[in-house]
Amino acid sequence: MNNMLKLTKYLTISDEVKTALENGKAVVALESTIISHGMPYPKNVETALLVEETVRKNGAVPATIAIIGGKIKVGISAVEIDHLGKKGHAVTKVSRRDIPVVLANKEDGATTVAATMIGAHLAGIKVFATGGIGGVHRNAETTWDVSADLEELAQTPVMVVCAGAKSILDLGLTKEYLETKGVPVLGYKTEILPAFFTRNSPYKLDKCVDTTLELAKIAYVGECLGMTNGYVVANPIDEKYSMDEKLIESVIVKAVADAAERGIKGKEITPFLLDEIQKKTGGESLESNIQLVLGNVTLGAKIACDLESLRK
Ligand code: PSU
Ligand code: MN
Repeated sequence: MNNMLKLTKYLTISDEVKTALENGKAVVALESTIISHGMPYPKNVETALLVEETVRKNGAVPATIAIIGGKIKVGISAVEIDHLGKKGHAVTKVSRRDIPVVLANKEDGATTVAATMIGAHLAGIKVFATGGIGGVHRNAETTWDVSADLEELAQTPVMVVCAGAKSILDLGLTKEYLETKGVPVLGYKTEILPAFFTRNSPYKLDKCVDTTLELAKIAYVGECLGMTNGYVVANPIDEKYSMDEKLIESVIVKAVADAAERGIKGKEITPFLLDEIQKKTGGESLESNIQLVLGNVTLGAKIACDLESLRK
């Protein structure tokens, strides 16, 4: 069997996404862990659908990626989004290492940033927008907990638009790690690494980029040179929705301590911390989360459109 046939055994691209890719239309990849593990039902489903609509409004085709019945699907349906949202934590959270296992067992899976990058790359999609990326955890010097998202960014040429990383992580170490791995961290209209719920952190970025065309050009140069690394575009949350730094910090410190006390680790820790923050800050953090994702996908769609114009 040739390699293309082997690939299509485990990878399905929706007709809409396939047509867009064949015709040089902008496509934005979207992840599914944020649906099953990142937000409560039914807000997760409503948000995923609104996110797709927002990508369309900004001139690109959305490609939500997940594993359904033992296939990586690039461009899932509204029914599949609802299924992943309703099943929530019962859906396996799939990062790079989990992909072959879940596919071999013909299961469903919600793809993390790392796994979504892999799906996007296999399909030929260059731009991916989400909320926040995984990173180096606080206390990683003893736990060794570094998200596989960072290794993926080191080896898969996809531009990931996010609102920085939540300060459940050690942002300073996360930034150092990305630097070591050759991943540019580009601030969109900012010189400071944003911390998801807040616009600021103590960490200065190497590069502030003011236009989507400039961001697209950076991805395009990498493409021309055959560079294999990914990119992080850090897009700060809109002032209107940003949260109180001290409040968030105190909630995070408590959640990290609770996780340690309860022995929660490995792939469970990120969803646990996200849940705790949501429980302790109520609707406010959920609303901020939704708004920052909408901001990121709007930016991602514009970058994808500019990238297509550069390729022509
Ligand atoms: N951070 C968030 N929201 C999320 C995640 C991270 O603010 O939903 C999800 C993403 O899917 C990310 C994953 O790729 O958690 C990272 O998990 P881990 O730390 O286990 O690699
Ligand atoms: Mn981890």
